Amino acid sequence: MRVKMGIREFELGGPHLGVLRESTDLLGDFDALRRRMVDDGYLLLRGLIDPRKVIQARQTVMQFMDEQGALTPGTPVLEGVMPRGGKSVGLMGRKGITHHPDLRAVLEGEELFRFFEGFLGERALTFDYKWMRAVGHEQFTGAHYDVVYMGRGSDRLYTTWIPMGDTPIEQGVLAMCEGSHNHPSFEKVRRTYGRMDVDRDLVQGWFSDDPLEIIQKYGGRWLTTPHFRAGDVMIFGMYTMHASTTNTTNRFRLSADVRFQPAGDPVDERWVGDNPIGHYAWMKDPARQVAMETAKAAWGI
Ligand SMILES: O=C(O)CCC(=O)C(=O)O
Repeated sequence: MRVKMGIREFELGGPHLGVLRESTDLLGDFDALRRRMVDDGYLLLRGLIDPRKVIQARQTVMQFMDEQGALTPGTPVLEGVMPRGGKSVGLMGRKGITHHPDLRAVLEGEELFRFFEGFLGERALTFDYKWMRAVGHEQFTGAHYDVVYMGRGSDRLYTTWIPMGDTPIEQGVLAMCEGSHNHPSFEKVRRTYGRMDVDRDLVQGWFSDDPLEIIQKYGGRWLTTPHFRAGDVMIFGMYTMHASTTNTTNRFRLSADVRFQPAGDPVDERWVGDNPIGHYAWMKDPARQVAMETAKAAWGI
C-alpha cells in the first residue's frame, strides 16, 4: 500500500514506513507500560476510551462544522465530507467546541485520568487548552518534537493523540519516527532543535516537511498503522518526533491532541487557565520569524 506523507510517498511495510507496535496488551501493568514508553517513545493503545463517547463527540464537532458551512450539504454529517477545495476549519483551542460536555467526556474523561494517574504514579493534570483539528484535503503535519511548543513546565509531559472516529491511513494519521527519542543519532537534534522554544526563538516549529530527509540523515523509519478506530489513542513524550500522513480523501480528518503531566510539577503557563494565552509571539510577526533552514545551519545539523 502506497502512503502519502508530506512531499513523499512510501510503501507501508517498506524500508521507510513500518507498523507501530501496539501496547494494548500491557494495559493494567503500569511498570511494563513505563518500560515500553522508555523503549519505544510512544504507546499505541486500542480502545482505551469508550468509542461511543468518541462518536458522540465527533457528532458534536461535525454538527458545528456543518453549521459553519464547512461540510457538503446533503451528505451524512458524521462522514465529514468536505466541499471541493475544502480546507481546514479553525477549531484549535476554540473553547465553545473543545469544552463542550461531549468533548470533555473524551478529552479529559475518566479513562485518560485513570490511565495517567496509574502511569505517572501520582495525581495528573491536563492542559486546559485542547488542540482540536479538522484536517482538509492534501493537508498533513510536518515532523516535529512537541517540546518546542510546550516545554516550559514538567519534563514528564505527555501528548495524547485521539482520532475522533474511525480514521484510515489515507485520511491523515499520526506517524512516529523510530528512535527519535533515544537513539544516539538523534542526540544533536535533541540538544539543539529540542531545546528551542517557538515563542522565545521565533523559529518555525516543524523540523522538516520532508520525512525522507530525516530518516536518511538520522536513521530509523516512520511507523504508523493502516487504521485507527474510535477509542484508540497514541501517547508519546515530548522528544518523540512525529508527523502525519497526508489526507488524500475528500473527508475531514478529525482528531484532538491533549496533554497530561503530574499535577505537582511546574506547568507551562501558556496552556492553562480560563483563557490560556497560547503562543504569544510565534508567527505573530512574519518579519521576525526565523526559517528552520537558518536555525539548522546555526545548530550545525
Ligand atoms: O494531528 C496532527 O496532524 C498533529 C498532531 C500533533 O502534532 C500532536 O499531537 O502533537
